[in-house]
Amino acid sequence: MTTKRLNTQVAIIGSGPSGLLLGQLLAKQGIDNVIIERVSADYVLGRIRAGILEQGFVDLVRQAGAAHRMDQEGLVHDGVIIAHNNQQTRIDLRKLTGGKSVMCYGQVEITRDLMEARQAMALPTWYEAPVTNLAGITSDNPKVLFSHQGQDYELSCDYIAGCDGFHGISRQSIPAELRTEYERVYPFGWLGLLSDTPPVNHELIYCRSQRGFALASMRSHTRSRYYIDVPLDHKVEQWSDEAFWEELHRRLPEEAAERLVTGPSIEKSIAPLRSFVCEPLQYGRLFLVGDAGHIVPPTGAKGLNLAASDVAALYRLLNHAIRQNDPSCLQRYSAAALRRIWHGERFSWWMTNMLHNLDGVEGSAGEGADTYQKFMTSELDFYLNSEAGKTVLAEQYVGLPYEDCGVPDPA
Ligand code: FAS
Ligand code: PHB
Repeated sequence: MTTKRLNTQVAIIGSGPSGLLLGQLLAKQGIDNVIIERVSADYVLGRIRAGILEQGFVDLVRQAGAAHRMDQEGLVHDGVIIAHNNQQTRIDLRKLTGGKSVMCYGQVEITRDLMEARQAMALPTWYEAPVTNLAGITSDNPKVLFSHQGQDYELSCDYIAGCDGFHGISRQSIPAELRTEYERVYPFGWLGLLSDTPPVNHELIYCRSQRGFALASMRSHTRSRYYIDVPLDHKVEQWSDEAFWEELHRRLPEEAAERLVTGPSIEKSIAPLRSFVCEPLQYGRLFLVGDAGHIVPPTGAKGLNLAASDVAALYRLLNHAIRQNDPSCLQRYSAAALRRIWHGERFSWWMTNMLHNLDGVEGSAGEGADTYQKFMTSELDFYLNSEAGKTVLAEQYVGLPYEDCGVPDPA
């Protein structure tokens, strides 16, 4: 069968939040782009993931013209609570950061809004079309090879945005000898449950208890999202809804647990936790964006938000490179993106170590689990009882400023 040939300016692999947001922003500047996605749109929308958006992400979605429902239904949160052994401390984000806040709005909803915005502009998007190879990445005219309904296609382009997540093809297309990968795998996973029950609190509660970690989050005033940490060898099938609710009730601070409304789960899954960064994030005309280049444990609510700051950097540089015919600026992408990524990685690692009962995985030889846990509970106690400490927490939770890429923001 002959291969059908297509072309565009920017080929985007992956129809997750990274690919969809980048595609909208480029299209708004008149830059042609095609999104190629391995699975169906419904399958993408079936993934229950993040729930907290930094202001930078919210601003990008508005710039992309896809913010109508988010602005109507999103919940602005001015604070977040950290509970340690039944003691609750509110971090006043707005006061401690000079007026910043976060938006509580599910990743599924953002993805749906971006898909609808793309559809409204009739932009070319291929679903159930796995990319099988990238060719000519270091040439001026790279090619993305994919298949769809038994037909092979070759998409010629000027640039490739690898928005294909941790298990995608893009990162593997950078020669191994040119890649450095940094990784830390945590000895537990997060068991998450989604339920149509009213949230236990109007703001998020992150809990460290003797029994382990818990997080009380939400998607709306009538839909809650809860997490508890579980051993890595646990399977979601071994956790009944009742067992989950009972364990969550025992880990929440008593005052909140009394308000807990339980109900049937509409989704339940276990996510492994890892810190991961690939350096560099670019090779020839290929650029890694979001989970394709880095992963964080969700304890700092940074995964989706770091994907957004990658999109902001690549969008600005691609726009300048294409519209000013100055591709040299693109050499700045990896360094600009990585500086903010590493801040997000460190914050997520720090929050994970402070809020989970880790057994000395960070400790030096001979240092026992108890010693390490004593260090981390003391660290948590210090930060929750110091204005300077709470400010450090708040500034990072709302999101550090986006990096200046040395080109104007086309907003
Ligand atoms: P995504 O993984 O979302 O999207 C990549 C897309 O590329 C996928 O649709 C995939 O099908 C497609 N693809 C892969 N290979 C392809 C190929 N060869 N050809 C074509 N398409 C291909 N972040 C938070 O902030 N808070 C959380 O609570 C949180 N929970 C998470 C739970 C889980 C289980 C996971 C996996 C992640 C979680 N994250 C969380 C992080 C998550 O939200 C990511 O940061 C976010 O999905 C990143 O978006 P993308 O970079 O678009 O990658
Ligand atoms: C969520 O609502 O899914 C959520 C919120 C904050 C986190 C992680 C997950 O840190």
